[in-house]
Amino acid sequence: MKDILTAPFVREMCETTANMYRLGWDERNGGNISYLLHEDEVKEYLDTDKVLRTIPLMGVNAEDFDITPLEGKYFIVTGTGKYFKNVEKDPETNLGIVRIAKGGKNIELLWGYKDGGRPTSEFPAHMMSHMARLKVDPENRVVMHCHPTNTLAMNFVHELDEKKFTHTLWEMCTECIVVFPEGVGILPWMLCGTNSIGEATAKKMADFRLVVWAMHGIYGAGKTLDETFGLIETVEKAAQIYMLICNRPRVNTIKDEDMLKLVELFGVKYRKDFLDL
Ligand code: 2HA
Ligand code: ZN
Repeated sequence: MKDILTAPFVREMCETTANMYRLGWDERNGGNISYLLHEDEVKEYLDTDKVLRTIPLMGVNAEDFDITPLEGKYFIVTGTGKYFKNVEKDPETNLGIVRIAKGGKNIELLWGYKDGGRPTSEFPAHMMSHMARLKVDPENRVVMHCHPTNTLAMNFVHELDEKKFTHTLWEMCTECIVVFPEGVGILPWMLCGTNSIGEATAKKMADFRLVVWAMHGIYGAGKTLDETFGLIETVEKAAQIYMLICNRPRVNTIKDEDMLKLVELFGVKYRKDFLDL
């Protein structure tokens, strides 16, 4: 059996959380990541018959929720209350590898949460989002949540209308419309950590890989940690430019006709109704 601390998925989780912390997106215990692992890759590092603890979903959150469609699936997940700042120096305490138990009501811990911890408080939103994304993209493996500074700042000064918000982001950097052509979904302020926000997020995830939680943060989904990180990074860059210019007279802009040229050149399917042509 190979050393789990050398597993690419553990290394990548360490590198990604460190980057996110460095960028100021994950203060204190802010943010969480879940990453779907293939059984074969887990088996190279862990005896999957050896369950360290069985954790009821009810214990993760106050309410029960059903994740039967994810039965038998493996995830590496950041721990509740844990700081992204600390993942790299102690992955075994701050991360866990879990399997969704038969019946979809419990999770089986195979590695990590060494101090008796559990998965993120946003586990419902993560698992529901995985289910929603897998329906539209069977290759989706990552769900990522964080509190990027400028994206949040923009929530306070920009209308929270999906078309208008997306359009503004697309206008801020030439490549935005190519990186997230489907746009950005938006939820109003809601209580976090609950099944309701999980259900609402998952509903948006049917159409978007990016969902803004108003005045809280953002959710991203993708095939890899890099892709998902890159999506959030691009939104955050656009939001940063918006926050730098929003109080100044606009002299130039990227026109809708220009964005159309981009999507045609790159051959991407985009939200036509989010442009005014
Ligand atoms: O886990 O970011 O939304 C801390 C959070 C909750
Ligand atoms: Zn949060």
